[in-house]
Amino acid sequence: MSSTVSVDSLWTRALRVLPGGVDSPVRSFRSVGGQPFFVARGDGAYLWDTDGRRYIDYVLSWGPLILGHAHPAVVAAVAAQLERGTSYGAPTPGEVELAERIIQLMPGIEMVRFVNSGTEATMTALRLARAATRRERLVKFTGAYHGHADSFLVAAGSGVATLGLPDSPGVPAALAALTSVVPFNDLTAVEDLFRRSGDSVAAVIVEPVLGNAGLILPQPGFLEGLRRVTRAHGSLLIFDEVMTGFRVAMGGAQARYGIEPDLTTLGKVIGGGLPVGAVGGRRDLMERLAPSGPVYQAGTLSGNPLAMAAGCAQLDVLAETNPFPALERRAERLVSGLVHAFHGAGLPATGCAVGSMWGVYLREGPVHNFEEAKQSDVQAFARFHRACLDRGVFFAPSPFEAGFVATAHTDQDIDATIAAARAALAS
Ligand code: HOZ
Repeated sequence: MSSTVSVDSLWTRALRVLPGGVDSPVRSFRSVGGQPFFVARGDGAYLWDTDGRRYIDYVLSWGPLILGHAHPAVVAAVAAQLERGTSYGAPTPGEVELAERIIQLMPGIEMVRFVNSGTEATMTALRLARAATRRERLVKFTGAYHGHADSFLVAAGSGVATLGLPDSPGVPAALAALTSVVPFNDLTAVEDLFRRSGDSVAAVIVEPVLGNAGLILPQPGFLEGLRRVTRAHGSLLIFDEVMTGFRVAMGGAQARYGIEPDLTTLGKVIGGGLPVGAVGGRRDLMERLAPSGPVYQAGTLSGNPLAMAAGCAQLDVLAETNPFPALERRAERLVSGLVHAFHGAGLPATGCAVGSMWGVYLREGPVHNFEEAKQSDVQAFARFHRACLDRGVFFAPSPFEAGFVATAHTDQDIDATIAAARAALAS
């Protein structure tokens, strides 16, 4: 595979052989216009495309790379495992070691099942919740994204929101009807729903910080309220921490906000950039999974040794260095610089950061839910995105995705980004 082929010719070829030219919809740049670049390599905070252009990267593989690209500790761990083989379909020490680290760090997790993606993790968590409660209804929040399994593709965020799709054809109506949707941060709506039909609710699934509709923080009392209501009605609370796990704090959102969910889904950071997902939670629930219990779930590449090695290495660096306060300061500085740049250009803007996640909306005032997020000026965002790309800054090609910072970003990178944003807005 060559890394010197021009972006234009690769895009033409990609469109011929990959639907939309990509393997995941938001990568296509559909909502921001233009065509995506093709990556030749990544190092630290930077990506280089196949035409040799460098970008300061705030996508970071959509979250996994909290240490940046090709961190030496992760590369060494993967290389050492590579020498010993790539997959065995049999237990390896790495699975036990990564599970032990996660259990030690995440308050709500007593056992872990590794899978290959966040989608598999949420599918498994929902099946467990339905089996444990003998109920079928799922409650989710508008604009939240929990992967692309049928039950979750209802009023979903991420690529679904980015492309303005209603929901997906191919999802059986009967299954979608079992998913109830309420606005994020609206505890009253959740309480009303539970008053009406709480006895049928197997689980409430929530991104504790909504990261697939831009970035929306939980209002004080919201997560506590979800914990209280679900407990009172015998339903389970699932924290989808695929994004927030080891990103908003070492122990994820559950440690940061002090709420113990019944089940947690993980991905991204725990695989150090290799394909991984996990579901974890209370022992009595997790032991319902086959072969301990009857709830079936399986996978040829689950607990893949390369992913386990990368995940252990990345978590070890995080545990040794505790970069979260510094990451949050850097993310806050970036957000405040960008918001000032927009204001300076006469555009409305607001934003926030938590841990290493951040988001900016092109509208005034705080954003509490997806309805408010959608009031962001998406046309202006698209122009801004393109102009920043031209100046060597890669933001997520969607107004409805969180941004990330890595330990590899320096204050100089943040300053250069803000300067590029100002220049982009001046143009
Ligand atoms: N749904 C992912 C972000 N929230 C997108 C992943 C990708 O396109 O790689």
